Amino acid sequence: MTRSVIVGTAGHIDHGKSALVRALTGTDPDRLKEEQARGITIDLGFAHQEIGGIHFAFVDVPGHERFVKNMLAGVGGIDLVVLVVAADESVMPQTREHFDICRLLRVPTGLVVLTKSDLADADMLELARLEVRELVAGSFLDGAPIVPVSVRTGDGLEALRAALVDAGRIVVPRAATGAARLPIDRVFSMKGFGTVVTGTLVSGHVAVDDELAIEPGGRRAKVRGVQVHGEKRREAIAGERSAVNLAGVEVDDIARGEAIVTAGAFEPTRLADATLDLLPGTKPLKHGARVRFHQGTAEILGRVALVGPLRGSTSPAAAGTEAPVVQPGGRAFVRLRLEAPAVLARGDRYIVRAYSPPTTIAGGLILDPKPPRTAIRTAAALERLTRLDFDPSADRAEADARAIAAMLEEAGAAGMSIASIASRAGVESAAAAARTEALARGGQAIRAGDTIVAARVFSRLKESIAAALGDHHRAEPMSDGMPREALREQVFAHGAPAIFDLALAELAASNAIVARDRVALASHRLALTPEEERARGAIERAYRDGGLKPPDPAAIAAAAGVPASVADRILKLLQRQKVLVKVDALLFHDEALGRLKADVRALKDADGAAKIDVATFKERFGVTRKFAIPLLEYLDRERVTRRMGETRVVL
Ligand SMILES: Nc1nc2c(ncn2[C@@H]2O[C@H](COP(=O)(O)OP(=O)(O)OP(=O)(O)O)[C@@H](O)[C@H]2O)c(=O)[nH]1
Ligand SMILES: [Mg+2]
Repeated sequence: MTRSVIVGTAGHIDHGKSALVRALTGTDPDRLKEEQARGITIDLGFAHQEIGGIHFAFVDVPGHERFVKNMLAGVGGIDLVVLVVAADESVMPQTREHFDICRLLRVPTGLVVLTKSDLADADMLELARLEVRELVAGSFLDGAPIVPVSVRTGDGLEALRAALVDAGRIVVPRAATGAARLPIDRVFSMKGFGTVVTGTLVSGHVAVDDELAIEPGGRRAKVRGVQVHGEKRREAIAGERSAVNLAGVEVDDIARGEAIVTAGAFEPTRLADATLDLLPGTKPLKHGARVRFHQGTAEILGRVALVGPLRGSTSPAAAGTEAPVVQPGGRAFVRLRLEAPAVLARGDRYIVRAYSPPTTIAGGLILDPKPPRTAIRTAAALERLTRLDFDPSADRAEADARAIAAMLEEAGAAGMSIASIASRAGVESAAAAARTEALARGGQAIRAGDTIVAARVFSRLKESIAAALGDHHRAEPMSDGMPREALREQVFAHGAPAIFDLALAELAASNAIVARDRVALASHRLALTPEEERARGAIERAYRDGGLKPPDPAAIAAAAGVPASVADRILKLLQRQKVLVKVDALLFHDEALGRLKADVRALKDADGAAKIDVATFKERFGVTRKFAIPLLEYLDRERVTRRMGETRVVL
């Protein structure tokens, strides 16, 4: 398949961006009437052309300072930037601003075109070249080709095509695996088709018949058709500019800034922790400043709260200082508080513009799209973000494992699922599972079912189980343990039950506890007082002697001279120990019931197909109706007999 590269233009107004796209593709990207009338670009324009075996999709942006927000909606998914500088005007304010944006967004590669070369003499060209070199020195465009071009004469166009192909060859394809995510840059209705959205698919793939979600908002839509470069396709893959025909949504219900995504893969958020690079030449950025946040194709108002300086940063934005600020050129960890939800993933780049006047002032990297709502102006918060920080261009495995470990610790007893780790850590589920597996092997995480918790949470849980049981045994020496559920409520109320069960299983395996319906320390011995011991003996004897017609509990207690409260505790203990068994409201000694079952079964051996009715039962076992009925029903439940009308068959 032909490889696909998305090229964005950038540069000052009227420097010839649209004319250049038209010269390369034959398509005028200025499609609006107003654009054609005024001769300027207002909104994004699109065109595509195969050059040298590579499919180039062009996103043409407006240069006007008032339309930088539209430029930002287009620049998000580009692989390569063509920075356009008119040779006769050289570097101008939006040349710088667009270039800053590309740098902050880490556009991977690009080249510079000196347009209108026919209007500049050799000296002017040389001057423009020098100013461009100065602008891009030390950046991703340092050393990139600077190609003079005239669309009027056609000079330089061949050299530009060759430079584009060279640059396009080294573009690294995006991961087509993982969750689909397409930030929407255009929505329109097509006769006979309905709603169509366009955008750059930044990850995953989108195929006909897929059920996707439109976020924020979680609306569902079905993919009716897909087009890439004007051609019908079965699916679009990451890195392709795509037009997606959606069923189930009206044009008015979708807007630029929203995204179509794999349902459930992204949780829209109003809070995100991030790094922030403040551009040199801006004003210092104050804690709590109101800004315009741009990510994908969205622009959202919000505030920037400063957590603290990045390690190695010269910016004195230390936590706890009087009036925290980031100095121009400085870097900081920040918490972004957005006024509307955004679709964000760890690893996303974003841009911040001042609220007013709206100029680009900063950009950064999302570290955590779902941070806990904890205090941020603390050393612990700074430490946490230092652990979450990473270099997305380097191998992420180690940084992701570190971040997942930090997230698991924060998740505490609730733990996280592989799916939530994947979405919060910004990795595919296979990678999330692999990282988690590695943490488990390294003793940092514990997995039970689909829940993963930090190893520290798990060992603390085991400690608190032991401590709670110790307390329980001290407070109630006669109790033979805590009911499982009561124990869980006490030590792990908000925790995942699977993790609790695993902790009990491990403690039991190491012989620290005995866990059945009730959980006890293995070392626990029932400690009865001599009086209780005597009462226990008397009560048990009374039930054993009573057989199938024991006296009622009050009479037993009175006969044995045991106070009612003690008798009550002893009766409960004997039931837990299964010495006494409750049958409806009556208590019997386990031995008496065992004998009864054997006797009834024996009837069958005696005369083959044995039947027994209430009257014979009463007579045979010498009991009144009060005992006979519950006992017969007990035998039914125990599958010793089966009721057939008025009689019972021995099974
Ligand atoms: N002589 C000459 N004129 C050019 C050249 N390229 C563009 N122009 C003219 O410059 C003007 C602006 O060109 P556009 O392509 O609209 O500029 P732009 O950068 O897209 O402008 P915005 O999108 O509004 O920022 C038009 O009148 C073009 O005809 C060139 O190489 N030579
Ligand atoms: Mg234009």
